[in-house]
Amino acid sequence: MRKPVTLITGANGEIGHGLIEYCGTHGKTEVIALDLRPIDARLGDYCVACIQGDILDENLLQRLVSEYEIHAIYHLAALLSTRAEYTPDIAHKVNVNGTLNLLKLAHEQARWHGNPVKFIFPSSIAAYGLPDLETKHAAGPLKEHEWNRPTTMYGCNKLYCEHLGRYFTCHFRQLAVEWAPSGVDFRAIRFPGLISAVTLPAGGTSDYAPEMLHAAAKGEPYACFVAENAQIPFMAMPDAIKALTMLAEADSERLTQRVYNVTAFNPSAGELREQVMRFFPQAQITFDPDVARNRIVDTWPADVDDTPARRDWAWQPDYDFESAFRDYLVPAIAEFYRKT
Ligand code: AKB
Repeated sequence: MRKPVTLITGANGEIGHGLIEYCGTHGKTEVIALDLRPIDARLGDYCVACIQGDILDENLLQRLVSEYEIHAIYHLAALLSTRAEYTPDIAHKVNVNGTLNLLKLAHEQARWHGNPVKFIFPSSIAAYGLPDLETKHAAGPLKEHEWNRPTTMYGCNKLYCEHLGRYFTCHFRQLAVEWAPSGVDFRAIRFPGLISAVTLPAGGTSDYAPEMLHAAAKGEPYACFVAENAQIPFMAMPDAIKALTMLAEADSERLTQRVYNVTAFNPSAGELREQVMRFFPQAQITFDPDVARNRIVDTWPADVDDTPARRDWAWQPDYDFESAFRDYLVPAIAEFYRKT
């Protein structure tokens, strides 16, 4: 008998850590963690299997489905925006072909066991692209359908995969004589920049916020790679996990769209510095903008409108700018660096 499981790809990444802990503790099915690198030992306790492998390896995916009955997939594996600009070809393979492989796997699984397979996909504010700062600040909080003109490979990949997911769920094989739904129940969240107390991101362009905080906690100087006035939305990691699991558990009848914005606070880089300095007054934070990375941040919205998520599945963040630092980031980061 194959066991019903939830598959989490990109398990070692920032979101993977918190999500695996949550699903391993509260989830209805057991968890399989998949990552290109050996799975972090901290995650082993929450998983029925930890698999090191590549989402581009179709043989590996076939082996997985021969052993497990997959009912939900959180597909987190991706190359983030800065890294993707250095290796756009590889980014396209991982971010797009990898997602397509998993959508096909979800469809195949749904056909085998006869139940829908939930496919939960973290998209990003990188799916937006604003042409200049004047337009960015005049636009106000963006709705999901506005300014979908990404300027990065990562943003293009995320936007396209949102469409692919919607295609699989609503229109897959629409010309078949006897049409049947694919069984893939695709749901995506457009995340803002994320800040975790226990992991550091790698290869993103919103990384200046977590890097600034972690450097301060370690007593190291930090030169921020965007200017003081750079502004995008952010969220504390526990809220990101909450958003993913709330959307996964939401009643499908209530969902009016497949892709939802979520947000919590949207400080400028200068305001982030001030906030970090309040808790770490000795921190040495300077600004040394990298023109090209700053330009990417400038194309991302200053704020997003998450009204549909609030209306359809009662989304609201637990942490605002004050409480994220006071109640989560600062205490948890102190604890983290005490232990490591
Ligand atoms: C990145 O910076 O690439 C990501 C994102 C905004 O999706 N953190």
